[in-house]
Amino acid sequence: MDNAIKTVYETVIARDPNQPEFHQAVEEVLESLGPVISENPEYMEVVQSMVEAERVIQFRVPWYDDEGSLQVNRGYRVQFNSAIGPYKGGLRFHPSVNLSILKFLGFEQVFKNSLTGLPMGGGKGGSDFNPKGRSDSEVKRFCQSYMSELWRHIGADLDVPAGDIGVGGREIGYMFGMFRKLANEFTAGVLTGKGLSYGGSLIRPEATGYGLVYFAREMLSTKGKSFEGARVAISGSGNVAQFACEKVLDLGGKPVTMSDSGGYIYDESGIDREKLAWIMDLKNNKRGRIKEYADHFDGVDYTQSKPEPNHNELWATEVDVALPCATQNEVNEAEARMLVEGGVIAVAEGANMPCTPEAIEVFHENGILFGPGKASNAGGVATSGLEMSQNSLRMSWTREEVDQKLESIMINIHKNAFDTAEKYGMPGNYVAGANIAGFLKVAEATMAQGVL
Ligand code: NDP
Ligand code: 2IT
Repeated sequence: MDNAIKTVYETVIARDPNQPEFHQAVEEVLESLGPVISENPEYMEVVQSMVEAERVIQFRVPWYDDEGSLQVNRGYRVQFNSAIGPYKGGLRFHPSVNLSILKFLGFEQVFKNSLTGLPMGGGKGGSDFNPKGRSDSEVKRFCQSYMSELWRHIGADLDVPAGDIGVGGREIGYMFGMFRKLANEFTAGVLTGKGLSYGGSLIRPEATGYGLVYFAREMLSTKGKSFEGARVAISGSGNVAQFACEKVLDLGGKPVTMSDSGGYIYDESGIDREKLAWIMDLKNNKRGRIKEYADHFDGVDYTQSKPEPNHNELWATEVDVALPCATQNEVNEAEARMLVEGGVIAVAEGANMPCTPEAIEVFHENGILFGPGKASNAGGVATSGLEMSQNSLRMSWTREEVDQKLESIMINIHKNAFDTAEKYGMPGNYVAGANIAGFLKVAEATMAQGVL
């Protein structure tokens, strides 16, 4: 790392020593920026300012459970950067949520949103609320209480939240209802990921997973390869994993694994459309566990997660393509080596930061195609941007129109990351390419506006 950049990194650590995920995300970006700063030393001011969030909001979220007992959670919204558009990014409801995780996600979102080419700044929010095992009424009361504070901090031209882990169509619906009541106006563009009957966009539920596979297809094609006949390991079984699986099937690939925090299933014969529909019903309606797949279908292995795993055996599966779609740091160095030994040729991140820096190094050293999340999973927020456009136009586009726009955005992001890496002397390094390309647009806008 260049000395001036290193000083910025050290300041970040000294200021918030207990935020390891945030440090990790910042370090990965700063490591890429050396050649840009040599070329444009004035951009050092942008680097200095952009590691500090513009605003962080933290609040109390009280609600009553079904037994009538008071529960108190902590709510947050990190408004990271609005140089190129309103803050935009998801809300995560998971017991692990804290400021380190939300700041890493908000920071990543700034570059990701810039890469989409759409006018969106970066933000992230959520709560340490654990939706697991909670009734529908409890989830509704929680969402309403959360929005009873958040509503005063968001707006269609200010900050536009959406879903992330633990926040899907149901939760967005409850939060939109509360916003509408408190604001006393129907502002569709204040949240994305809405239902179709009240301003949602076709393809938004599918977008992150579909976009991920479009991106991975582009990476494979640089080596003359494709998804046709490829064995694919997918982790997670939520929104991103489900639609990544669907698009892999569309392109002729064979998904063989899926997981949740309890463990993973390995289906040698492949997760076909019928089995995927069963998983979607299990996860989205019954809210069950992936283990039930192994109980229901023949010839499927289920491996339970270990309490403190050094490695998750899912990544020892012999596959051509790996799509980690669960959570941060789910692929470490040992797991990356298992994937390489199993013959993987491409890894694309569906989740945010699922691969540790050491894992990424293993992929790069072994010539594995590696797509970083801020490029490869940008299809979700890109389609949120398309939902905002439709809301502003008071129109809705067809499924085909939105899917075509999503596909061309993913092709452009791939090309931009690929070409930028080459231009700055790091051919094939999509991490550097995505970080630099995402940074340049925000840097130009920040300088033009006087580094406020
Ligand atoms: P969901 O809540 O729909 O699904 C999350 C999945 O990941 C579940 O299978 C969950 O298992 C698993 N998971 C979550 N946390 C852990 C953990 N600590 N250990 C093991 N497994 C875990 O979320 P999404 O599919 O929306 O999000 C998945 C990833 O994709 C996240 O990193 C998110 O930030 C990222 N992402 C999401 C986008 C979107 O549009 N939704 C856009 C871009 C990125 P369990 O149910 O057991 O917890
Ligand atoms: O990480 C992400 O990009 C998301 N969770 C989607 C954000 C959005 O605003 O659609």
